[in-house]
Amino acid sequence: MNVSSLLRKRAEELGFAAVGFLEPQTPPHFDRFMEWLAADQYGQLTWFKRNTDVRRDPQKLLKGCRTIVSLALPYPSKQAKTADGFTIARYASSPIDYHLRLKSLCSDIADLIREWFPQSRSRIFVDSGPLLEKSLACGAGLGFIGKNNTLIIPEHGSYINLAEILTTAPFDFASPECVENRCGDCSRCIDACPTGALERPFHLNIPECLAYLTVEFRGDLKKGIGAKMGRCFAGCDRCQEVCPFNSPGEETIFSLPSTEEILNMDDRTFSEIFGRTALARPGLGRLKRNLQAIRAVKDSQVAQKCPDASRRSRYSRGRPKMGSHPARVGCPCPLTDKS
Ligand code: B12
Ligand code: SF4
Ligand code: SF4
Repeated sequence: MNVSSLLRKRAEELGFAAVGFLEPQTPPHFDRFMEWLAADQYGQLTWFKRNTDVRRDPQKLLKGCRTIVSLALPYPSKQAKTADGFTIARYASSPIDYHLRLKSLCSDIADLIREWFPQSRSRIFVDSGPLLEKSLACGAGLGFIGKNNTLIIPEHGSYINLAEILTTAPFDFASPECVENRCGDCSRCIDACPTGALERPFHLNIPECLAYLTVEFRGDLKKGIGAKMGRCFAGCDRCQEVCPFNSPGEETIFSLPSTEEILNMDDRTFSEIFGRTALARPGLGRLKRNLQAIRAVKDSQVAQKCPDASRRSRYSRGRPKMGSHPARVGCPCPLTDKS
């Protein structure tokens, strides 16, 4: 068995769903990326404007780089849920942040590379460098980029995270073809996007995307956005849930404190419970903001449509905690949260 096959075997043992190799060349979608960048739709992620030369030429990240190993680690389709029925995106539902998990698994592989090629140097990236990770994965033969802008492994779907090992080790591999898109006539993701952030196939308007607004965006959310969020207060999986390449999600797990507990949580408790999860990225402040945005919409819907609106909105104002919504005292209105 050659070293490329041995690496694949080890990656499989570690739980990776796919692994591929490519030369450190310009990622196949680089020109598309530059077109997208020109549309100025990156919101507060202004770092997109920097390091385009590195995105074009990944060798700049590691002098003498000869191989890029692209790896995809699946995450469970189970969604974490609060006891009162609020959820977070699947990638954030694992007890360990995927950056930490992937870095540790990739270190294991990088150690092997060093054993095989003692003079070699390697660097691991998980969201941590100016790399077009999906495009590299596509170029390495792992899967294709769907109209929903995610990397889809045909046999596995898109519930995966990506990592790359850049190495000076000279792996022997046949350069793969970039995987052809297989969406066909389907446009379910575009139809399902609650905000219209997927403006057209393959084109994401970041400032409209709930995954951005709930996790990355600093500041006040615009009025009414809670209605688009539904019950998910961190990240968004809508354009993946409807994708036929993903199998229907497993049942949700009740692993989160109640929304009332989160809304009343202090930073120390949050960091004890969530410090090593992907929820540390938005942090407690943004999670509270997001929950409040959902609640504001629910309260205003109840106030507008409930037959006993005035009493209920007074009640709502006087009792600001999630768990004390009128539903808890037997409100018959279908708009109230009865979970
Ligand atoms: C910034 C960022 C975000 C931003 C912007 C998302 C985005 N689509 O760019 C926000 C915060 C919104 C976000 C959201 C999510 N993210 Co994110 N994100 C990133 C990050 C750091 C950079 C992505 C980037 O460079 N975007 C720039 C865009 C414009 O380039 P692009 O995505 O490569 O898209 C181009 C191609 O798709 C190309 N294209 C491809 N084929 C075709 C065909 C045609 C005809 C055309 C015209 C164009 C075209 O056109 C696009 C424009 O150039 C990456 C990590 C990394 N370094 O790559 C993770 C990453 C992409 N995110 C990831 C995840 C998991 C998510 C979420 C699923 C999380 C969630 N559930 O809430 C959502 C998915 C939202 C979505 N539908 O894309 C994973 C993706 C895994 C996967 N299966 O693809 C990554 C790779 C992180 C990781 N290491 O695992 N993310
Ligand atoms: S993550 Fe949500 S808001 Fe963003 S493009 Fe997908 S469905 Fe739309
Ligand atoms: S939902 Fe349909 S169009 Fe969207 S990524 Fe999946 S297959 Fe492609």
